[in-house]
Amino acid sequence: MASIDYQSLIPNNVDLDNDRRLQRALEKWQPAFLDWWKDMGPEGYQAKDVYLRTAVSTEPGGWAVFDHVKMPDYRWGIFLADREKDRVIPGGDHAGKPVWQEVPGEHRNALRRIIVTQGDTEPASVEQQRLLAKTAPSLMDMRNLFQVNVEEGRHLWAMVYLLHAYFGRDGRDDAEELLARRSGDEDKPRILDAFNQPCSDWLTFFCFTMFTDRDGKYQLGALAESAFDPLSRTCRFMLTEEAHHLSVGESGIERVLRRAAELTKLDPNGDARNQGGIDLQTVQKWINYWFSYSIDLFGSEISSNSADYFSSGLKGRWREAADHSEHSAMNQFYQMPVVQNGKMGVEDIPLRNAMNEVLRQDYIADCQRVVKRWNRMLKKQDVDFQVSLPHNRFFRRQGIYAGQEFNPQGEPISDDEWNAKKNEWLPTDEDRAYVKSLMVPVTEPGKMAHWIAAPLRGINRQGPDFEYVRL
Ligand code: BYC
Ligand code: FE
Ligand code: FE
Repeated sequence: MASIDYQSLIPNNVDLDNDRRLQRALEKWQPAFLDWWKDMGPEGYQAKDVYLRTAVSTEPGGWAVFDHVKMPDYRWGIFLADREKDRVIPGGDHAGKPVWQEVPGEHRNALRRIIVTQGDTEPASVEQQRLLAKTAPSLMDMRNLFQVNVEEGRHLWAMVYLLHAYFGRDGRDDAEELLARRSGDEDKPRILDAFNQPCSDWLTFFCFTMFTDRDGKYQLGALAESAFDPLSRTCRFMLTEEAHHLSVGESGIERVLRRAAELTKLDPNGDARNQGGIDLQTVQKWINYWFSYSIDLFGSEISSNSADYFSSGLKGRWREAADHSEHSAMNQFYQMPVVQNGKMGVEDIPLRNAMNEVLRQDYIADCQRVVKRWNRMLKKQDVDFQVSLPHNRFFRRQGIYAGQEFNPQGEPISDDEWNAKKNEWLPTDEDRAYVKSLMVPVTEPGKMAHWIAAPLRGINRQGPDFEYVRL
């Protein structure tokens, strides 16, 4: 089961050779995917050799090989984690019963919707990042960008496989539309807000992989707990790839902060911008912006959709099977902070209706752990600055806190106060223009742009001067 068939046109471990209809349908979608990749994938680098890892097995440890390949030759395939023997439904009304190998009719629409939403984010992120390579701060960063991009392409394959294999004609139509929507397009935008935001500088890329890819980690984690076993197995393998995306984000911001601290100390007035770098306050603004957009991705704090998904077993909580002992979430309540007459109060919400918030809080705790690590580094650098995450009510456009202004501490404020302060909290046009002005390409092996520190280690134990991309 774990070994992957690389002889087929579409590498897979789902025995595609023995399902001719499915194989033919996917082989029809494949050229459309490649056309999309050539149009919307990294611009200007399709013919270059890139040091990429490719999945060759689904065994933990030794699952990937590294080699120089041209991106259009990357072997995008369909890989599911091994089937777990006697797996039972982790949570909801059917907890403890055998998982489903087919889609129950009554959950077909909801499942399709979840899979389409998940699938839509993957190509969206590639579209958002398509011009970034032209201003990569180093060859290794460029390579990491491409690695993330090809794997997001594979994640699209993962969802398209499920649509083709389990949703018939509707699924095939959905798969076509996944290649037709475009990030930021007014007429046919991507589904979720964060995936229509421009990603035109590298500070944004690092924030995106730190915060937005981490939503991926938590959503995939919730779907790994699904009663629909093929979805669970697909997501479990996607999570293996996801870890690298998160480390690109975490270490990328760490390097920007480290360099900002060095340049702050170097400047007589403590102004890193005077030294041609990005200052710490600017990094904080980018964090405020992308953290807020990313927590919007969890949906509303109070949501009947989330209750339905949980009770029917389509989604679980983070590590539902491993970390929870009570799996029904019935007759329990979540104390939800709500705005009442302009002041904060608390309302008891049935736990099932609060599942989006439960997952969001797990996500926030994960982000906090990373912020702590950054702050330890800043302390060591001996600068008088600590990074923080804004409150989860700050700058929201989805959920119960949208439509009212809050400061980064989460206190409700007036529109006037918001307007007076927002430029201190969020990137201004001027900040964006300044950061953009620093985005000059550095393509000599081992060299770094001025605004970012060198990474602590290379990829797959390669040295700093390694030619990660042959230009
Ligand atoms: N933007 O009850 P509500 C990743 C919509 S990232 C726009 O609040 P629900 C990746 C919602 O669709 C992981 N619309 O929310 C990362 C609904 O619309 P309808 C992606 C939004 O349904 C980086 C309405 O508001 N995976 O993999 O409980 C690079 C009210 O719904 C937003 C998934 O999202 C928003 N932010 O939950 C590459 C998993 N938020 O029905 C990849 C699958 C909500 O009224 N998706 N809405 O038309 C889901 O489980 C759910 O759809 C959500 C929303 C958690 C997103
Ligand atoms: Fe992904
Ligand atoms: Fe990712």
